[in-house]
Amino acid sequence: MSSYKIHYFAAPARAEVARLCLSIGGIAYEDINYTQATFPEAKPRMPFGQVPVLELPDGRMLAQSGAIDRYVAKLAGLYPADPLDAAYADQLVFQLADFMELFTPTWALPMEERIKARQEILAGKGKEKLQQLEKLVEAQSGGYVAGVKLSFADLALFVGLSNMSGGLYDGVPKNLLDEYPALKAFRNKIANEPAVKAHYEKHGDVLRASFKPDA
Ligand SMILES: N[C@@H](CCC(=O)N[C@@H](CS)C(=O)NCC(=O)O)C(=O)O
Repeated sequence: MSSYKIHYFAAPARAEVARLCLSIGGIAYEDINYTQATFPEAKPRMPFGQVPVLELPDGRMLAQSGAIDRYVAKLAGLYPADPLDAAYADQLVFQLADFMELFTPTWALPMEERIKARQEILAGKGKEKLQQLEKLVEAQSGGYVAGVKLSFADLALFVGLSNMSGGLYDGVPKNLLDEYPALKAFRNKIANEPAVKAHYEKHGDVLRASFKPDA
């Protein structure tokens, strides 16, 4: 029987939350990973010419990572049932997107300028956003960012922090989280969730070295 397919690149980036949700939910899926060389052939089959795209077992295609993540989180029981918890989960995910978005223009810069621009972000607007996230995490008595159980928002924060401190962003130090002890402890806590840990024991390639506990 055909399963869900995630069309993306090998990198964690915008597809990783969906992969984790499916894995944690015990829902079979297959990764269809493109390279810069193979993507142009597939591009016209994607609803908006971009990936990630979730291919449903019946062949329908769902685009936009925000829509995919929420859909698979619901399938996996990782989208809060309580409307207010769900809103807090979304709040975190949108705020994290604002933080990540600060770095988007830096990809187009030559390496030296890119590194400088990222250092400036981490000393300015980015620092402000990380401090806000640090406070938010510190204030959670239940240990999760929305409600008292693991949700896709925890996974999104875990993925964002692991990505950022993984050495893949030139100009972002691998010890970035030393400045943010609550975020560092949170990242390690989610990395130690049994289902998350089990996922990275299976999918622990070099791009995901920083997704492991105590990385
Ligand atoms: N808002 C979209 C953005 C998707 C996006 O920017 N995808 C990039 C990869 S991360 C892509 O498909 N690039 C290739 C292209 O545009 O041809 C989402 O979150 O899914």
